[in-house]
Amino acid sequence: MRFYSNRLSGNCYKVRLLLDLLGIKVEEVEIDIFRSRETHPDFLARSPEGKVPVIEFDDGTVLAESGAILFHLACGSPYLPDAALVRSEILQWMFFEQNQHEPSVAVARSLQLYSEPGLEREVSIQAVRAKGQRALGTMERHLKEREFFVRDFFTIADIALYPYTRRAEEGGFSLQPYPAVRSWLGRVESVPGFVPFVTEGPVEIP
Ligand SMILES: N[C@@H](CCC(=O)N[C@@H](CS)C(=O)NCC(=O)O)C(=O)O
Repeated sequence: MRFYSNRLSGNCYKVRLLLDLLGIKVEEVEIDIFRSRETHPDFLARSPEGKVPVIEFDDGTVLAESGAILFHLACGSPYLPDAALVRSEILQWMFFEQNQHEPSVAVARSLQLYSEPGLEREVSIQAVRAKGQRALGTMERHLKEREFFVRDFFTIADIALYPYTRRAEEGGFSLQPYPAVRSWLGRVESVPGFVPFVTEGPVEIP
């Protein structure tokens, strides 16, 4: 199995964390997402949107979207129990992550870290600020009563919501008003086999 990935990407980290927890070995290919048009024509030809993460199976089947990849890889594991309603609750939080959380909390971080400083950047960050705060508030209310997002055990819903929440401060969001979210981050980091979201250090670009 081949895993097209980028070290800076929280969406890719989600997949990497699950692969590690499951002990699945893959060939990881680092994609330079800022220059993929010039540097990775083979990847672009295979990937539906030209975005990472993408998994390519040994028979050539390609699967994109972090949530779809998590769902597929977690089938049969404790991170995605079989019960239909539990699975649906997990999907509820994964859809929340993609619709409300990632487009605000992750986008603010990406703008802050990787776009040109200036008025345009500030306007774009301000445009997603309220949505991000609302998403963090939703998480806080839910986690006040619970250990994890679904049924008090660690699932792929927690994996989906973890990385960009962990790095929310890089996008200008304070986690101080969200103590239940901060406690949950610590519980995720205590899961046996947890590996941190590391973005520093040398990366080999093929
Ligand atoms: N909804 C997608 C988002 C994928 C995504 O936006 N990937 C970014 C890196 S985090 C990317 O590849 N950007 C390069 C581009 O947009 O060309 C997922 O969850 O996998």
